[in-house]
Amino acid sequence: MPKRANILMIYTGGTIGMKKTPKGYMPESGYLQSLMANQRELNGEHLPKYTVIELKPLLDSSNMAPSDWVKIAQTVHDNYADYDGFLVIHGTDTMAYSSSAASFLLEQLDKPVIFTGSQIPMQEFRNDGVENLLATLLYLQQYCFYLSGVFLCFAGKLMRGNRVTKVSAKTYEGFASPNLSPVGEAGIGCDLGLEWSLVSRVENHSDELPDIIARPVQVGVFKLYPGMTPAFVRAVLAAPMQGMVLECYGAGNGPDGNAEIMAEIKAAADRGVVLVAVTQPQIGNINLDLYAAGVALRDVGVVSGFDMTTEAALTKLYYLLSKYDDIETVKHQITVSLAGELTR
Ligand code: ASN
Repeated sequence: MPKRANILMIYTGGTIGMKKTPKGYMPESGYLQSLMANQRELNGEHLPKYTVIELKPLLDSSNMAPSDWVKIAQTVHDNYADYDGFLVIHGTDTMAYSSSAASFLLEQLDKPVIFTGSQIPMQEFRNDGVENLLATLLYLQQYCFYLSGVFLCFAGKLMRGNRVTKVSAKTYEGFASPNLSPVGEAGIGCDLGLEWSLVSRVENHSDELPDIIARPVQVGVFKLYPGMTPAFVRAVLAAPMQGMVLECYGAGNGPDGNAEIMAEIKAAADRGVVLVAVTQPQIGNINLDLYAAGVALRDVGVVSGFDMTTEAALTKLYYLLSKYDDIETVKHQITVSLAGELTR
């Protein structure tokens, strides 16, 4: 019998533990724990030992802010020595942002942190909460002594936390990992599969996590669209903005034929705003050398985000700008994989 793992469950809110109220579904303190206690599948020797703590207030994840990402990471940090792994129960709406942020805030993590949640509340029939919690707990039991980093487990798939994006508000397969295959898949057998080549441990891992540094910074996302005006671009990039994810077309292209728009982008880059290009299609890698429309963006100071998701690029900007004062360091670090978030 393998050693039984000791897991900390950090409950942040989300549909999984919500109750129906006259105002719509809302999380309620203690409710998820009472539902879990009555689920045969979620109790027994086949699972790790687990302790549940609630973050206050429990949130619909639409209300999550960067300070909540820090709170989640700090909770892992504060309890790091006492547990073998961590399970973060989270709403699906912004889970990909939180799991991406956690992967950076806990960059040197040498234990696994797995996020999960559900599309249907656990109080309802045909809910996916029991299944998602069960798969996550089983992954932690089977691999927590060998696995490190932040992951998201949903509909049987284990994916890197900074590679995921929410793709469905309608089906059980709520998340995809468009530019990196899932690292594991729970089939019908007892053993849960894991693709070891995709979960290589980070080099700078640590038994003791360094303090979490997070100062509030101003970052945003801006999707390029046909018809955008120079005034719009100026307003979006205006001070006090420090960093912006530009969701570009295709391989990283923009309207290079519009001199006024290009001048606004250049002015922002010259002021020190860090501009990171990601691609609007979910699948693909930025290449600012391919088209004249991409070279022009590179020439005015836009940095390639390679195949990062918008969620990873935004939270990485947040992390780097709150950690470093030097803009050139931030720009360089954007292009380097810190926690498996990009492939060049
Ligand atoms: N609105 C919910 C949340 O993100 C959606 C969910 O969890 N399925 O908290």
